Formats: sequence, C-alpha cells, structure tokens
Amino acid sequence: MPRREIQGDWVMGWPDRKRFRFVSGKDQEGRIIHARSPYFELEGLITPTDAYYIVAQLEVPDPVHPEDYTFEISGEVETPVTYSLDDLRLLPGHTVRAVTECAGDDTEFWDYLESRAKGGNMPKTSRQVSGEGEDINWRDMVARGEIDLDEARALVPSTCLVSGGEWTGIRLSEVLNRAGVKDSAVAIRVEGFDRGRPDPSLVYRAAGREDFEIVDPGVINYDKGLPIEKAMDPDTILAWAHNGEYLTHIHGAPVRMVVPGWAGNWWVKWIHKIEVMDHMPDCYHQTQYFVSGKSPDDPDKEMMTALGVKTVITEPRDEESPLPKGRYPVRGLAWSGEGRMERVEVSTDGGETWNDAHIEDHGDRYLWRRWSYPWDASEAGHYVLMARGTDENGRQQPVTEWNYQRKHFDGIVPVDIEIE
Ligand SMILES: Nc1nc2c(c(=O)[nH]1)N[C@H]1C(S)=C(S)[C@@H](COP(=O)(O)O)O[C@H]1N2
Ligand SMILES: [Mo]
Repeated sequence: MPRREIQGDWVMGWPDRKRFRFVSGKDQEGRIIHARSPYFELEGLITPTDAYYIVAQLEVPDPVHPEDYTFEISGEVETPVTYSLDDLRLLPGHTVRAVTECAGDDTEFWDYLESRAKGGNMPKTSRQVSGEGEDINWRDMVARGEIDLDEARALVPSTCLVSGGEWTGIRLSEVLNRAGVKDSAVAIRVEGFDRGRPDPSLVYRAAGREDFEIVDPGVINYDKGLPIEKAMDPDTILAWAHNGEYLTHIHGAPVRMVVPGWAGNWWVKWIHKIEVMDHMPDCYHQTQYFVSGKSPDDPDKEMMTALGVKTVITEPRDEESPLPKGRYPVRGLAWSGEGRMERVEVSTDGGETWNDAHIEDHGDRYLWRRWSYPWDASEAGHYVLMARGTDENGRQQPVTEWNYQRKHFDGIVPVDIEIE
C-alpha cells in the first residue's frame, strides 16, 4: 500500500515535517472562507487547526478585538448580564474534546448508495483531499452564472467536512445559571456577528431541485435556537480556545458555542448575543435549512439536531486498488451524536459476514474513536469492505433517514478493492 507519510525523498520528520493542510476556498479578497479537512491522511484524534474544516453560511464578519469584545445574556432571566472575555475567564473552566461535523458532510453518498443499490454505475466521489490545492468557490460561480446547481454538485464534493477538536471555555449552563434562567425558558437564541442574506442556492443544491419556495428573510445575523435542555448540558460550552490556542477568527473568535454531538451548524461562531426565549425562535438555519422532511412541502419538517452514528474507512481506499495479495490493516474512525461509540464491525464480503474491529479506548464521549481490523487478503478477487458502528445507546448505523436536504449522512459506504 502506498505509504502516505512518505513522498519521494520525503520522510515524515525530515528534512522538514510533511504537514497536511486543508484545501481551502477563498473570497474575492483572498480570505479563506471554506476548507475541507484531509482527515483521511491524519493520525490521532485531534485535527490540527490548520487542517480543520471551515464552513460559514453568511459573510465572514470583520474580526472583533478581544479587548473590545462583550456579549449579552438577556431575555427570560432574572438579571441580564454583559460579559467581556476577561469576565468569562474568571469563571470555572471546562474543556471538551468532540467531533465537529457539518450537516452536509458526505451528502453525495445518499445518491451514491441509492444508485449502487439499483446496480447503477454512478462513480463514487473520491474522498481524497490532498494537502494542497484550492477548493472551487461554487457559490460565486453559480451567482455569476458560470455553472448551474447540478454542475456545482458534480464538481465539488462535500466530503471531509468533519474534524476532531479540543475546545476550552466555560459551561454555557454556568453563565445561564448566573443570570438566573426563568421557568418559562424553552430555548436560547444565540446570534453571531456575521450578517448576510442567506443564499437560496445552498438549499436548492442540497435538495437537488429548485421548484419550491424558500422564505427570504432578507439580511440577517446567523442565529440558532438551542433547546434549553441541550444548553444546560454540562458539555455544551462557550469556547475561546481550540486545540490549545486561542480561537482563530475563522473558527469563531473571540467566543463560539460548542455543542458536542449536534451538527456543526449549532456551533454558533462569533457570539454577539444570547437571548433566553420562552418559545422556539424562527431561525432561518433551523426552519428553512438544516430541516428534515420527505420533501420541500412536507408539513412535518423537523429541525435536525444530533448526528447519527457513523463509521468511515480511512484505509485502504478505492483509489489504492488493485493491491497485491497480503495482509492489510483496515482502519478508520467512528463517532456518534448521542455519546460514546461502543462497537465497530468490519465486513470484507459486502456485508455477508461481520467481524469485530479493535477500537481504541479513551474517555471522551463525543470524540471519534479510531478502530482497526487486520485483513488477510491472501486470495485474489474482488472485495467489498464495509464498516458499521454501534453507540452506547445501541444505535446502529445507519440511523438517519433520507431527508430532502440530504443532511446528516451516516450510511455504510463500501470500499471496493481488487486483490491481484
Ligand atoms: N456565526 C456563525 N456560526 C456558524 C456558522 C455561520 O455561518 N455563522 N456556520 C455553522 C456551520 S454550518 C458549521 S458546519 C460550523 C463550522 O465550524 P468551523 O468552521 O469552525 O469548522 O460552524 C457553524 N457556526
Ligand atoms: Mo455546516
């Protein structure tokens, strides 16, 4: 198998370190606004910050100097409070290690699996993201009329929008309790500094159709209405540090929300305001986008919250086929939106038989776990490798039902390997 830490004369650690960085997309001024993480190439559990994926729905705001920063907690509380970053850092801290995954990660595999089940030959989107190069800014290209939405879907995969991070800050419950949350509280509305008019092409691209109306809210701030129970969860935090450093601007500095287990869109960056509400607020990114339903006109659409259960084979990959006879490690990552991963099973015969993989142990409920399985590929043939996971609640993947925006994909994606 190709050794990914070695490249030409390159050996990890000498003459300099080979670093995998993200593949980024930039705005017109050359600022990075989007990035996919080369997590297939990485080891360990924590994705380095310069390899962490980046998504922003609206325009990236101008940075706020930490010394000028304050945010307010108001609404259904006894005492509204304004905090500076220094005030926050006086409170008891909390660090969580957790997977951040965009709701749209791996979205094209919904169609891939459907076509594969029907015997179709739709090509699988390569998951490989090298450490170099640039992502295509498809939103600009669509806006300029250079490509249409179908072309955008074919051109730009949505894989690699997931990373594992360490987040340091304080518990959200700590600041809420200090303000004194009233019994009437149902949700907190967390608003970011960033403003913009939501781009309907994101919703249309996700749905794969444009024959429906989306409410145009005009120019808004990014916001989410987090249910009070999840806001009070001891692992939901307001973070000012990421992977051992102060938060970088693109990841939401000075302070962002971290909502372990729930999709990335809940992790509001650039926090400006927290309002405790006695009803669920009508946030665009909760009622129009990131909603599940059978179709755009489904009357029972629901906001999407926790991620399902997911297992990804990071090696070997389709593009490494064919391989000579031998013994190979089948390795990967597994995570769940509702707690600890308990079990990963591997099949080398397309799901006929399953064997337990070894999963690495650690104490972080919401962080992915690494797993491995020694595969004895001593006979030539076509092999279909699969992995499936089960979490501590007995949820076995796939958990998430097909939804018209194709969010929260957690299906089992086969890897096809020819042994010669
Ligand atoms: N204020 C604000 N927060 C936001 C967003 C945004 O557009 N504005 N995007 C969300 C989405 S969709 C994702 S997937 C995550 C990505 O976090 P990251 O860029 O730090 O990886 O941020 C979330 N928080
Ligand atoms: Mo996202």
